[in-house]
Amino acid sequence: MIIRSEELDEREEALIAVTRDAGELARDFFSKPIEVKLKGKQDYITEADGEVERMIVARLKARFPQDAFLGEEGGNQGSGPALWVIDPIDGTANFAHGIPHFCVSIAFMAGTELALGAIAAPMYGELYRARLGRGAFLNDRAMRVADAGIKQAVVELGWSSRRPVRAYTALVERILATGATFLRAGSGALGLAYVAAGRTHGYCELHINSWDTLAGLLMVREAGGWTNDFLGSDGLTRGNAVLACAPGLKEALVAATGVGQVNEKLERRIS
Ligand code: LIP
Repeated sequence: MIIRSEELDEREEALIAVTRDAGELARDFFSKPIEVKLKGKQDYITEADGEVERMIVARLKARFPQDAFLGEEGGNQGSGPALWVIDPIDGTANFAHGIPHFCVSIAFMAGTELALGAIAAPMYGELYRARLGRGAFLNDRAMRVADAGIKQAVVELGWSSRRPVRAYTALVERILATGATFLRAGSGALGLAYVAAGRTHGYCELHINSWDTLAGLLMVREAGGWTNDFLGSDGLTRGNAVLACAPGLKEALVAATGVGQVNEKLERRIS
């Protein structure tokens, strides 16, 4: 890894503190009337998204001035191998409608390695975190994915207007045809964290952004789960399809979703 273990220790400590505080700031905004806008079809932005992201970047930049940042709202800032990937409020549509299912999600990349991740769900009093090779935790308790037969499986299927409705409804049909059930809760980051915590057995979305997924993907892997190569084909800047699940369900879910198949690169070109 291009960053020494002590340097990663410092960043892990800073990450946990800033994620927790950003969660509290988001919670404060959630409790009062705020300005809400649409930046695309069913794609919301609130004044809280910008404020929370600015707080996170300012805190981390003060501590690690040489690091780079990629945020959902602020885009790219700086360059270099040490990169923070930030979603200030994941599940903004829920947040905008007063639905408490939202979170703050922050990941840290050391070169091409996904090294750290943290997610704060302030309305649930939950803080998720993971470090490459050191496991994944929810409120400091170790997380493990839960395996199940496909006919007992609960698979979350994320949706956005970035892919055709027909592709999503066909995905739902294929998942139901396996005997599994599905849900959609509106936050990709929390959806992945729930797989890591063993609450659900899989998460799939046909296109999602890196700031929504990276922290959750590291948590699933560190909790014993399997994920597709999300960062392949420039997923960091262009987004990608995502599939994460308990290892026993990989074959059935790769077949049903088409995500994670060897010709995934081909699939991207045609979508
Ligand atoms: C959301 C994701 C969700 C996806 C939405 C959106 P946001 O992120 O968490 O999985 O379906 O389209 O991308 O915009 O709330 O940060």
